[in-house]
Amino acid sequence: MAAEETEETRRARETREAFTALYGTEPDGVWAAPGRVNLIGEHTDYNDGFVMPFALPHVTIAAVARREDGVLRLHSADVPGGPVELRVDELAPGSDKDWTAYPAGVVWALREAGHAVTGADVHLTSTVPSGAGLSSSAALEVVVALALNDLCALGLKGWQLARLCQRAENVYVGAPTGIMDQTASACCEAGHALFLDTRDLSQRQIPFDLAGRGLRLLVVDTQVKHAHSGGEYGKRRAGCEKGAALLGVDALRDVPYDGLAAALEQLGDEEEVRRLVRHVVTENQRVERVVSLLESGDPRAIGPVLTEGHASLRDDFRISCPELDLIVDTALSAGALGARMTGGGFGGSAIVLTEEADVPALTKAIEEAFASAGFTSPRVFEAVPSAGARRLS
Ligand code: GAF
Repeated sequence: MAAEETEETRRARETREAFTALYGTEPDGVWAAPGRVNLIGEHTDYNDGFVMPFALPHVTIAAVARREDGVLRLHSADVPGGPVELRVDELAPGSDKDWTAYPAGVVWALREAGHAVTGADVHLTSTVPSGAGLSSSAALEVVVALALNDLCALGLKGWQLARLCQRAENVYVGAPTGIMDQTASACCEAGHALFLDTRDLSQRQIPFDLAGRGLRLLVVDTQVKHAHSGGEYGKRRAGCEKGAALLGVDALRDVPYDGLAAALEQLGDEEEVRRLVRHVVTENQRVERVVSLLESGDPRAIGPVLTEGHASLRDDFRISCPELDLIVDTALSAGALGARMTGGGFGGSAIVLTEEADVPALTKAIEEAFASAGFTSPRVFEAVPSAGARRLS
């Protein structure tokens, strides 16, 4: 008897079939790259600091065929209309304000780095919620980068693809983001969180099996959309860079936790910079605490560290919003072990660490709190640490 089709195999087959219906030929292959949740380590990546994301089961899938004639055709099942057709030798940073800037930017970054990418036909589908702080952009970039890496035999490793995708996002799209999301999508492993040092991209896979310990991690999507090409993300980044310059260090990563008081003193009346510096320095230390708690087999104990992280993002970094704060406050009152916003902020999603038995009551409490506040109903789902980018067929 034929083996039953898994959901992943079915989606790969459907994406392949849709490609064929669209372009009239078979794709050369099908690839997937996931969105991510960041467990801890927020706004530390562009400060050369520590982060700890894990991959979601939600993926962007790309069916891709290589072309030799300089033409790049891009199509997404989520966008009405036919493929967008571009020429690889005409790709220019800043020229595209649409979703196609992400995959086109990856082709531009690969070519600019000297890799022979001579065109492609691409068809995409995705289950990564967009604008939810779960890295739909990185999933889109990484899946295209991985496909081209395979098809053009470039031999690049996950972290190298991540760097090129970040360059596409920073330079081609114009969003001044760090390296966390692309590395998470490219390098995470199922059942693990990725402890990443963003200074040199050294990594450690930390076993993160909450279900095996009777725990759950919920993602609560506020449905408040955010975008990093907007000014607030860039302002925080510029403020951190100002802090590093005033303190005479290359990056805020270089301010040790036990040197924080002296650094704040040195910053004098630069109140805003002081708050940003305090967040980054304490957040790096929180990542290290979470790593050591997980490695010592005490996952429940990370809850208060996550909650501390939220307070720091809300009060010092000032990137939370009423919906995110309501999730955190409601979850904690309803017995959660810890909760925090995740991702870039100004909307997007929060995470809630909870005992498995408390999931229904917590979900209900959050939904009711949103209804009473008159907010759009949130989307709640369980996050299972899943695999990073891979070829499906
Ligand atoms: C966004 C960015 F893309 C990341 O690089 C990171 O800075 C994050 O916000 C905040 O931790 O997801």
